[in-house]
Amino acid sequence: MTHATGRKYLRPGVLPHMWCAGCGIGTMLGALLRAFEELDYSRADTVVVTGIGCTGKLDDYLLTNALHTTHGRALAYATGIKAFRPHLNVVVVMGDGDSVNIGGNHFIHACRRNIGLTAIVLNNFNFGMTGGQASATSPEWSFTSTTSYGNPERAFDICALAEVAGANYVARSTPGHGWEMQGLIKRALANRGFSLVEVISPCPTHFGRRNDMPETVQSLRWLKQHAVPVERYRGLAAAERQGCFPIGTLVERDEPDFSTNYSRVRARAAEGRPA
Ligand SMILES: Cc1ncc(C[n+]2csc(CCOP(=O)(O)OP(=O)(O)O)c2C)c(N)n1
Repeated sequence: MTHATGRKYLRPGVLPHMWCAGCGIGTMLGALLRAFEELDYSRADTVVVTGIGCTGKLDDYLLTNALHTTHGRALAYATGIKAFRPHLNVVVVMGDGDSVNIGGNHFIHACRRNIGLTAIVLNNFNFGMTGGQASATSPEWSFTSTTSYGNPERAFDICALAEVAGANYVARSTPGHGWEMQGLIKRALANRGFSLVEVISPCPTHFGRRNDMPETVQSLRWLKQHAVPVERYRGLAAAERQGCFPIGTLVERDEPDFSTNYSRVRARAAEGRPA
């Protein structure tokens, strides 16, 4: 990130950040702020809403408007902000626990409503801050602090969930693809409906050390080996897709967003003509 970007959006004196070596949250923060800069977002018109957890600490670093909310409820707060101040750029940054475990219901309905929020989900495959417990995105048979003999449950595909629930824009990236991530976040911010960017970044402290990736370099190597650009992924046979995941823009649509539809409701109400 350039000094100018840092000066514009980062609170003075906050670096070095608190996240563990090998964690992708810092890379994601850098990509987010560079995307803000490229879109010339003002601090006054930008609101970053977070939940609870390591990822939820991100708002501590920002000079934009920021709201640190309760676990699993960041999307509910952000929905309120966007519904009543539609001109604001509202970004919601959550962990996998925040977004699709405790916050799963809010997530589905934010997608369904297609409200113009940009959600960035840092999927580190576990509840990081509380000690690496299994979450709904821990891969099947992976080891976590609560699944010492392997996780017997299947994992959510967050992007597939967002797609079927109605999100306008869905993308996936990793900290091993920082520049691409910045471009995807920019496209997500530019979309008028609900946008999701999932960042797959195995928690080095809890997940990595239990799953043969104790060092940053191993985690990055794993990401490089398993993340496949979506154009290439679509051409792979089912057997070749095993263990891999597509990255890039997975869904891009221009369905009407909540604020556009709600402005019609307001116009009808002003004219006094209920259905
Ligand atoms: C309602 C509620 N339940 C549980 C907690 C305890 N808690 C704090 S952080 C956390 C884990 C967060 O995991 P995730 O959202 O995946 O974020 P990460 O720390 O992995 O970035 C939990 C369960 C809480 N603060 N509030």
